[in-house]
Amino acid sequence: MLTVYSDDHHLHHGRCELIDGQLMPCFEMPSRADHVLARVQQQSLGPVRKPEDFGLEPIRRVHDEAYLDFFKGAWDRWAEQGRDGDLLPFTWPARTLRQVIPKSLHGELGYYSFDGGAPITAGTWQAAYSAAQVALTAQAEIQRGARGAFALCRPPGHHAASDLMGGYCYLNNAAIAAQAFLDQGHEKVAILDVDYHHGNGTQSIFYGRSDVLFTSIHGHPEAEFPFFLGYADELGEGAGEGFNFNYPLAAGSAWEQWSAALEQACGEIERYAPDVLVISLGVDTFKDDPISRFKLDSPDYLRMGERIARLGKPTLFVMEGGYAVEEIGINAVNVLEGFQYAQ
Ligand code: SP5
Ligand code: ZN
Repeated sequence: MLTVYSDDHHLHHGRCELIDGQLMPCFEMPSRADHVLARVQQQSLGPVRKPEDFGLEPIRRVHDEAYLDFFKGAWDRWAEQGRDGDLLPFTWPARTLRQVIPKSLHGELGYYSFDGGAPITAGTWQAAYSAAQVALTAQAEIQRGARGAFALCRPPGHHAASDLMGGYCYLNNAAIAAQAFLDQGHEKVAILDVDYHHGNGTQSIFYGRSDVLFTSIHGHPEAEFPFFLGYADELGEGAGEGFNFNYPLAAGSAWEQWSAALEQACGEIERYAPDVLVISLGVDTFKDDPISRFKLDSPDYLRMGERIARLGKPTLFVMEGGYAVEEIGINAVNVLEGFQYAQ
């Protein structure tokens, strides 16, 4: 299977995040993607190619124009103020406050973000833009008839909504690829999000639509980030009612509980009968992940790939989270190998 990868992800390297009351080095770091690439090569998964440049248009199909303008220009505004640390928001338009777009950099940043976990650095726009092109290039490979393709995206995307960054995410790579499938003639795309965290951005982008089925297995938002979306009673709205399925699981869940949820998600995907499948591939479900609390072990990821293969659909894998850096390559590539070598 083809892997699409861009070195541009190195341009994004946040310094620190606030976690457990302490400023810690960012868990979402460049070595994550380096380890996945090394494992792809070590296992001879298939060719590795750089992305083509499809421009901004396919990104605009998912993201708000003013959001993109803001994100693209934010670092230069920050630098003009003489700053060289990470640009991070600190005030958000929560309940009782107005949803206005202020004029100052920090006002706008609060408006266009939902947490303080997505630092903007000098190279963040370029890295995120290239990650979207990585997803689009792998999408094009499926469009040309491939059975599977791997978009080794970094930074990840599934927490990013149309006009919101957060949760280490800026541009929603999986949603951009799903929309590209539709724009290139497909009628139904299913997304299966297996990252430990609910894909709130992806859900929100497609919540009112029936041309994208969104399914997600994740840590219960009563207890886990992103807390404010990802509950089982979120089933879609309007034309999208019945096209959104969340499977929140308790902390400590292992393959037994996780795979039972996967069976349910696969059942919905089979009923939907999509033309193509997009997997938001986070491996922060791993037992030793430093910020997550599921108990999947490395061989479980082979089973995950095999089950996804049994859906029998052309499948685009898009890299999301996973912070046990030493094992992220083994676990992500196990999913791809389980898929690739399944009958
Ligand atoms: C793409 C992705 O996986 N984003 C995840 C963003 C999570 N950010 C908040 C993490 C809070 C973790 N708190 C648990 C600390 C354990 N010591
Ligand atoms: Zn995650």
